[in-house]
Amino acid sequence: MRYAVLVTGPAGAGKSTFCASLITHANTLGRQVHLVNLDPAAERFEYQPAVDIRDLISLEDVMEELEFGPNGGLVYCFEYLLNNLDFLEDELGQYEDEYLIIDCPGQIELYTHIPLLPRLAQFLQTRLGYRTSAVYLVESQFMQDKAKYFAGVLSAMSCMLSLGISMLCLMSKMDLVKDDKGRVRREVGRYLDPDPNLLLEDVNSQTNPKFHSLNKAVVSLIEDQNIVSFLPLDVSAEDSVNTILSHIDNMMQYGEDEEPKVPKDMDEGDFDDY
Ligand SMILES: Nc1nc2c(ncn2[C@@H]2O[C@H](COP(=O)(O)OP(=O)(O)O)[C@@H](O)[C@H]2O)c(=O)[nH]1
Ligand SMILES: [Mg+2]
Repeated sequence: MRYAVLVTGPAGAGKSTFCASLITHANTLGRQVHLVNLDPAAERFEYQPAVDIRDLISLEDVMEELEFGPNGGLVYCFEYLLNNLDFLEDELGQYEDEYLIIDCPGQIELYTHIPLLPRLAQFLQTRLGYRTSAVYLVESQFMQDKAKYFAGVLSAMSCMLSLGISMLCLMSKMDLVKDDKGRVRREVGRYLDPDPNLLLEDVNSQTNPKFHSLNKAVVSLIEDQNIVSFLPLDVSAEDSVNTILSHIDNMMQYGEDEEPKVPKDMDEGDFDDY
C-alpha cells in the first residue's frame, strides 16, 4: 500500500520544520518515509527530498528567464507542474510500499486560485493509488489574536473543502504560546478549542459593527460543524510529534492489516511540563 500526506498551510507556519521532525520521528520507529518537496522556492532541507519539484522547474530560473516577480513565478511553476504531472508519475510510480511526506508551498493563491493541490491529491489517489490525506498548520501565534484565529480557521476550512480529502489541523509552534508575563500557557486547551462566546466577543471588538452578524454566523459555523479543531504541535517535543503521526496513520488506516492504531488523545495534561 502507498500513503501520502500533504503538509499544507500558510508560508512560515512551520511546514518544512514539521516534515523534518516527522521524518526524524518515523526513523526512530524504524519506519521508512520519504520527503517530497513541492516548493520551487525552497532553499535547503534537513532531509534530502526523494522527489523535488526543483528538478522539474526552479523559481529562480523562471524569474530570471521569464522576468516574473516571485508570485507570478510561483504561479507559473505550479501551472507548469500541473501540465507535467507525468514528472511525478515517473518519480513516484516506482515505489511500491511507500509513505510520502509532501512539503507544500504556502502561498494562498496556490490553494484557491489554481487548483494545484486538489488536482494533485486526486492524481495521487486515482492515478498512482496513494491513500492520501493532509495536515494543515496554523501558527499558535494566531491564537493570541482572535481575529487572526478566525482567519486561520477559515483558511483551514477552505483548504479542507477544496482538497476534498481527510485533513488534520495542527496548531504549530506551541512552544511559543505564552501569557502576558511571557510564561508558557498552561491552559493550552482553551486555545485549541476556544469558547464560541468568547471568540465572538473578541472578534466583534476588533471589527466594524456592520460585520458582527457575519462574525456570529462564522462562529456558529465553526461551533456547529466542528469542522476545525486543532492538535497541538511542538516540534521539539517527541510526544507531540508521535501523537500527530498516530493521528495521521489512523486517518489513512495505515497498516490496517496490522494492529489497529488508536490515537492517543492529547489534552492539556500532556503540556503540564510547560
Ligand atoms: N519556536 C518555533 N519555531 C518554529 C517551529 N516550527 C518552525 N519554526 C520556525 O518558523 C520559521 C518557518 O518555518 P518553516 O518550517 O520554514 O515554515 P514553512 O514556510 O511553513 O515551511 C522558521 O524560522 C522555523 O525555525 C516551532 O515548532 N517552534
Ligand atoms: Mg517550507
